[in-house]
Amino acid sequence: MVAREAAAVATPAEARAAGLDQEDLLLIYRHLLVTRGIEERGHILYRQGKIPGSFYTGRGNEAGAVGVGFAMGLDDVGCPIQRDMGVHIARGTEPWRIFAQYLGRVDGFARGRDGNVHMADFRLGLVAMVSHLPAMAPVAVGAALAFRLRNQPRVAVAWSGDGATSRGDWHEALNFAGVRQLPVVFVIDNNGFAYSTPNALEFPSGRLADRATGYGFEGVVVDGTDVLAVHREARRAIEKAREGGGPTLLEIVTLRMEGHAVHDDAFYVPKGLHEAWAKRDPIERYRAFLAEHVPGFAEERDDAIRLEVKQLLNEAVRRADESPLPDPATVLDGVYVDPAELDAPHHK
Ligand SMILES: Cc1ncc(C[n+]2csc(CCOP(=O)(O)OP(=O)(O)O)c2C)c(N)n1
Repeated sequence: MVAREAAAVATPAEARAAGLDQEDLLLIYRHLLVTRGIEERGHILYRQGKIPGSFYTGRGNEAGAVGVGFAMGLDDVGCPIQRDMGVHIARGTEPWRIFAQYLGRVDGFARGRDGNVHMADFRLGLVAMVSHLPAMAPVAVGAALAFRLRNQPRVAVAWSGDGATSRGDWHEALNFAGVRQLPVVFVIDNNGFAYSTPNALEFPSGRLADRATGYGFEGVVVDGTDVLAVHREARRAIEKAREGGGPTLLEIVTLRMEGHAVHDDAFYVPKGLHEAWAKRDPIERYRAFLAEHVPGFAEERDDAIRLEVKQLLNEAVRRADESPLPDPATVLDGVYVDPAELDAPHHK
């Protein structure tokens, strides 16, 4: 292996060295619970026939997503994918709007017009994904190039799955970013499977992070069940990019604890693997860390945070359900631009 393998974060002192105080540690826990809670409730709404289309979850990937999202700066930009609900939560997305998106309502990010997974709150520096994977990697590189040209101290973060790294556009994105040493961090959520294809049939190199060397920058492998290690490595990579140190490739080794989407029972996953993953649940791991290191957590804080999250999500579902479906008469709104509104020089 050429890539660096990140060490675990085992103590609050190590977390502090990565910039996290005790309140941050508890906030990260809350983000993990909100992330999982939203997807669990979404799954129920789907089974009730209330969510049109399909439904994707990132169960097992919460620490990978929250860890990176929490490390981003306010003005940074990210292009998360279908496993990264935690990025939306860590950046402050309002849960009720996510439920409105799931339910196809006007208060969803796509205003009830697009697949429920194509979502992001643009005001929070997030760009919604399209289904073509990893089409957002070149978009993030474009954002990084713009930051460079404008001399802005901002960083772009591009997510993709392991399967998506076999596509040409992923390699083109890394090559261009490496040539120009752009302020971009590439994150791979390596959950072991591209739909039903296991890693061993996807790529011949030992680790995907090793590929970074070929593009002239560093690759790091991180245990995606360790939210604090993910955060520390993401923060390092992001700040390095901000200071002109160029891109980093973070391979987050994570778990896909459910099928590709809710229609998939994942029959192809080897027997016993789901049970083994359940024992490595990233949220349980973090809960054990907090119980050991944060005074009063196991006795009262844990219950209080869980109750607060439950109430928040109850209220979020209720509020989303009040949001109307889009008026069919407006279906063409936002599809075609009015030429009079165009002010780009090449349109004049
Ligand atoms: C260009 C393209 N080809 C095929 C698909 C269909 N597709 C959707 S998800 C998926 C598997 C992606 O696997 P991976 O990148 O590992 O991400 P994961 O779903 O495991 O998070 C495929 C093949 C697609 N969305 N885009």
